[in-house]
Amino acid sequence: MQIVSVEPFILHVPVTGQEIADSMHRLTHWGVPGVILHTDSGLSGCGYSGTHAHLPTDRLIAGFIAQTAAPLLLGEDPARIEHLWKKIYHFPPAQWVGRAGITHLGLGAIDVALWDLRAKAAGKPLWQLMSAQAEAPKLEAYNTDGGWLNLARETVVANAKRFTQEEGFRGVKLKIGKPDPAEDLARVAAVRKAIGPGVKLMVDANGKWPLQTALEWCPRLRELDVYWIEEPLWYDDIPAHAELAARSEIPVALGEQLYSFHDFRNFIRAGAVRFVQPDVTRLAGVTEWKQVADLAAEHDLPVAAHVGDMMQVHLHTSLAHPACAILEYIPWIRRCFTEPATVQDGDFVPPQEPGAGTTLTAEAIEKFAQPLQ
Ligand code: 0YR
Ligand code: MG
Repeated sequence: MQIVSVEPFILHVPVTGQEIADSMHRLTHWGVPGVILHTDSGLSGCGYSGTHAHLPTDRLIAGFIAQTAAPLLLGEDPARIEHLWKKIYHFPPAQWVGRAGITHLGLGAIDVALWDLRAKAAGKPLWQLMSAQAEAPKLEAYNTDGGWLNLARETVVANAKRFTQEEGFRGVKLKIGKPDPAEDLARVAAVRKAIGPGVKLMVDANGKWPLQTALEWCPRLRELDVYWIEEPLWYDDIPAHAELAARSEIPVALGEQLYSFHDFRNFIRAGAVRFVQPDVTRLAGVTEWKQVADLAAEHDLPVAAHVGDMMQVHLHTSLAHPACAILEYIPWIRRCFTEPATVQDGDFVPPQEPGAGTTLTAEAIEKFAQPLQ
């Protein structure tokens, strides 16, 4: 098989409600810059990244794919994923400006498209190809899409009740990082009271807190039986995370802002993370995601992927990996795919279509595609 053309795209898909916020970001659309790789066999593979739908920035990712990576891919055999990954990652002019950020997000989209092709060529859903098991294990879903920081306390409470008491979810995540942490605590307490014990309740500060704030408030969150605190501190600050882990009981989750296997290894070696959250759209694709998940497993750390792809790919990689028992649920773009990621009775339904779950519908492209220039 040979790659005969490389077709970048950008979709902007509206989020639930008008606008969502966490402690660092506000957005109205999820950005989906990606690529379709066409082959001479007639099969094509699709991969994409996840962004905050800022068109000039998404065009940098699509531009990297079209102008830097495409010439390295044309004529190549898409089955040689590791070779192609290294060819692009180590392409000297790209490596000089890259290794993280835009170039890495572009490589991630390409890598996912290559895995999609590999699974399609094998006629299997990716999770089956990766796990070599016919039976899917259970994969629990927790819902993030009701706990945004810009929602009123009553709304957050009502959403958490609906998810857990009517829709079957056994876990919910709440954003924290209000100017006064006492307000965060009151929101978490109200949700805990509404959902009762026995339901997983996670909180996510998206990197906002100074170490002192975390040291002061984590014990009080722990009293509310918070399952993990996610990104309590600035993303890159390994010593601060290590100190928090040493001085607090609460498990720390992180990874959605880490770009490489080496970043994860540094955190893991420092004892600075408990729930490891690799993301195929931030790391460069399934290839690097699996390296991180394997590393976490070697250290007996659970993996709970962050879903920059909004579940489609991570549903496959998580079902295939023994370190994964739980996955985030945010339904913003699921309607764009031929086989949308689906939750039933609180667990994800194993996908059946061959591929990585990334095949877009014609309607989605028509409705949400943005001009590339
Ligand atoms: C906005 N999930 C997250 C939203 C999410 C963000 O960027 O998508 O809160 O990436 O932290 O755990
Ligand atoms: Mg997060």
